[in-house]
Amino acid sequence: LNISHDNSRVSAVLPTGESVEVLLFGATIISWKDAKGNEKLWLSEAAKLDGTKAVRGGVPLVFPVFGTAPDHAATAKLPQHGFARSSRWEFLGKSTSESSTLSATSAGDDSVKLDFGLSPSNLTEESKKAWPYKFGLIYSVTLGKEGLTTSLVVQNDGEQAWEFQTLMHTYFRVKDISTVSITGLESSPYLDKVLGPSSTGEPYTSPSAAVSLSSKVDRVYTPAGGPEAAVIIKEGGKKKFGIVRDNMNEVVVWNPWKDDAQGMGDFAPKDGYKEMICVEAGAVKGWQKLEQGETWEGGQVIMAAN
Ligand code: TA6
Repeated sequence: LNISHDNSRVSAVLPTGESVEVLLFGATIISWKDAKGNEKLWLSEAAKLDGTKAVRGGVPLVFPVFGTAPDHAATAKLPQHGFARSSRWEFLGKSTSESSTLSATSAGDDSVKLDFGLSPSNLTEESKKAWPYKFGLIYSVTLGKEGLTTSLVVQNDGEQAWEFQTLMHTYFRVKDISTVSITGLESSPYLDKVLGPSSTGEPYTSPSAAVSLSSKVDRVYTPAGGPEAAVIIKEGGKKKFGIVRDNMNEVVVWNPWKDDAQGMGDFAPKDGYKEMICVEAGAVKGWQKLEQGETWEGGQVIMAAN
């Protein structure tokens, strides 16, 4: 196992070859590779990695608001998706887990956990003014042989209660979006940002078939099976990724498609929309409320099939 930590990023490699790289800016995972060196995440070739803009790709962290919430006074002044993904986090350290059986193949560490922290002391004056609450975030990225776990602890360190939304905006790398299907979202309520609200204002209900994409998709599902029911991303019918959630009831599916990809300055190559799909675990319907001193915890476990 080795951890390298220069002032901008932290990376870890397991003895078996899996690796992860995290930018301190936004605590954004920008690379996750399997033991054979296959990259599992999509990162735009034009992504800003210098802290001037949220990273286009990898796993940006959305907090304390998903999208923008103009009718929510406490977060109305925040930029889209909040400040967590564009703040400089602190690296709090790593911990490893030895394999229980010291056989020849699994000798050494079979997982490593990297911890990152954010509190008001890490925020710009502008962010503190826009959201003046005392909070503490601890974000853990755990790299294992089978997959990647990202979890977040949110603490209210002040006297005032406040509420938040959070989401892990994972950009999965795929070979060809036209062969992708997603299961685990069947017969579930969803909001559709492309279609807009239904005539009744109620959520739509998805069909009992897998989701496939042939144009821009931007939907917020509340999967009927609950967080423990895996959402599976398949390519050509073959399972590529499985996502299980903890304490996060929503799954956002987004692909900008051709026109929006064309319009995003930091989205490259322009036909890169064919090689990515965002399937995002979050608590983004309604608000999570924390009283003084209370904490919230949530996360996702992503399994990657080779
Ligand atoms: O992934 C869902 C979404 O809210 C989309 O509506 C789209 O805006 C995307 O996030 C990217 O947002 P960003 O602020 O990173 O350009």
